[in-house]
Amino acid sequence: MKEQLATIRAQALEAVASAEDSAQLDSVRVQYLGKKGELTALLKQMGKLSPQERPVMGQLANAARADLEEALEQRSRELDAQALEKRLKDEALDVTIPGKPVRIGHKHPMYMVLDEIKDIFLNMGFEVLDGPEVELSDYNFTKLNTPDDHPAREWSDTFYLDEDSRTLLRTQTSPMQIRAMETLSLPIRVIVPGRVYRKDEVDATHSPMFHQIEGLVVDKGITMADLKGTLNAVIKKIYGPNTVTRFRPHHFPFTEPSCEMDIQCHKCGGVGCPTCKGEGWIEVLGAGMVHPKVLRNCNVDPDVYSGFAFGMGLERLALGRFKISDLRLIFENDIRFLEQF
Ligand code: 2U9
Repeated sequence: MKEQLATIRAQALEAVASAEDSAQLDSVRVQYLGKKGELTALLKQMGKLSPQERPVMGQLANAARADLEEALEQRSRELDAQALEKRLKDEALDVTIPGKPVRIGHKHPMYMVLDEIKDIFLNMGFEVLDGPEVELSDYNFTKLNTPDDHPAREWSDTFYLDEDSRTLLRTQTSPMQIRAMETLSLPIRVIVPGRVYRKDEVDATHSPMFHQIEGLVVDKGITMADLKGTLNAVIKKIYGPNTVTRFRPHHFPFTEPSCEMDIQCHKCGGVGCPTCKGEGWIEVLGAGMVHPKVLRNCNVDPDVYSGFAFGMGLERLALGRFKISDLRLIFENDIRFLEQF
């Protein structure tokens, strides 16, 4: 029995020493010290020994067991240390390797123009308002003195959201100026930039969604002179101090009188060239004195107050500003185009 114990002890210590990972070490533990393990089996046979032999063998067996447990413990620590070492090596991070460059984008050219215009108006004491893109036709048309039979109200021109033509995608940002008059106290000086929608086919100068920037001033004693002075100052800030302008009579249902503002073609100086399509002038915005009916629709007394309003297309402005030839480039977001600004 002594020899048997010595053999098992030697084999077990050998197996412990050659275990290469904790799973192997565990199976060695089970093989020798488990319920059905070899050392356990040997210890069970102790009962067959004589009373003199039993304590001696018992001592030897316990010593063998203690040695084995100690060896298992020791090997386990070694394997853990090895595993940690390997992981540290595998997951090593070289913080001195140069990083990948992060590509930082920039503002869309049209929004650069919008920011510039907002700044100009903010410096003149205007407020910037934001409004909903889904509107009531009452606010988009009726209160703006645009009658039921006006062509702008046709289903073929406007994106209605219900059969009764009560709600729609706004065709202009003007409904927000109506809301401003209804809710803010007078005097009012606001600009409203935003997306608007019209049933237009896409081409080089049209899109079913585009951006407008509209403005409204309402106070006592506002005249056409305020309209001309303000818009001349704004346009000279955008196109340069030597820009020549003119105002042409026009018609809008919400303003009376109404006009369009042109700038003299900077390419040909008014003679006529491809940039101005031979006209010598380029249209930049529409404007007018707020129609008395529109003021009354918002509970503003036209005998006490008067105002002027204007509207311009933001894409158009960006095209002119950056000499872009096709409106579609503004919307396509081709990175090769956007990178040029
Ligand atoms: C209220 C009263 C009057 C807004 C105005 C224009 C003239 C105009 C067009 C320019 C090109 C739209 O983007 S475009 O297609 N706009 O010409 N807009 S006056 O007049 C208002 C607005 C609100 C309460």
